[in-house]
Amino acid sequence: MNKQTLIGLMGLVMAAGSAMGAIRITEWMYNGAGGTAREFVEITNTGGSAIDLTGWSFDDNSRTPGSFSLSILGVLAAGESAIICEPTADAFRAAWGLGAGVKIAGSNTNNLGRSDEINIYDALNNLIDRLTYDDQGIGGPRTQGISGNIALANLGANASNLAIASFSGDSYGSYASADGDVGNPGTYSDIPAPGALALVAVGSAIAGRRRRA
Ligand SMILES: [Ca+2]
Ligand SMILES: [Ca+2]
Ligand SMILES: [Ca+2]
Repeated sequence: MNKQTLIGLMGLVMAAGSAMGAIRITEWMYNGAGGTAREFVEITNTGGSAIDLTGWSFDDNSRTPGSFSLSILGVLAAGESAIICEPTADAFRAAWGLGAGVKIAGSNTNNLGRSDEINIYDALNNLIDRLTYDDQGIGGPRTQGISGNIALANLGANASNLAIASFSGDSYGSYASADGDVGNPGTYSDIPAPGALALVAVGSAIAGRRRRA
């Protein structure tokens, strides 16, 4: 492959990625089992290229961009998930047995109640995704000690009534934490894992170049 072909390939991959890039709320648990302070929100890069979360932020139903910075999460690869949580990042990582590679923004104090809202803003304070939930009013699972998952078809639709409660051994890879909470923070099985997506993008770009050659 010559240099010009390589530059063309990179352009194709980047163009495809920017059109598809999308951070989505994929899982949440508003309390730990018994009402304890172990809540978390998972976001996933469901697009085809990396997204830099520098300047991005989270808020609950006070809907204020900048309330809790997500800059510490850095760059999320295609298919990669990251966590916003109430415990410290270290405590959350230990309780769920997560590796050092899972990105966690811990010690969030904009805390979630039984009826609340999750808002994700980008660096320009644009609302990127929202999940309004209330198991007693809207329906859907009560995510206390058991997380809720947003299926692929419902990503970005703000449809908490269609969320799927986790159970150990489910298709999302759920398991019980050391504290007895059940969920699957750090992974989202409805789309390919990081690496797989990038390979698909490069593979199709190479195929496209070969057809034209
Ligand atoms: Ca809470
Ligand atoms: Ca709140
Ligand atoms: Ca998950």
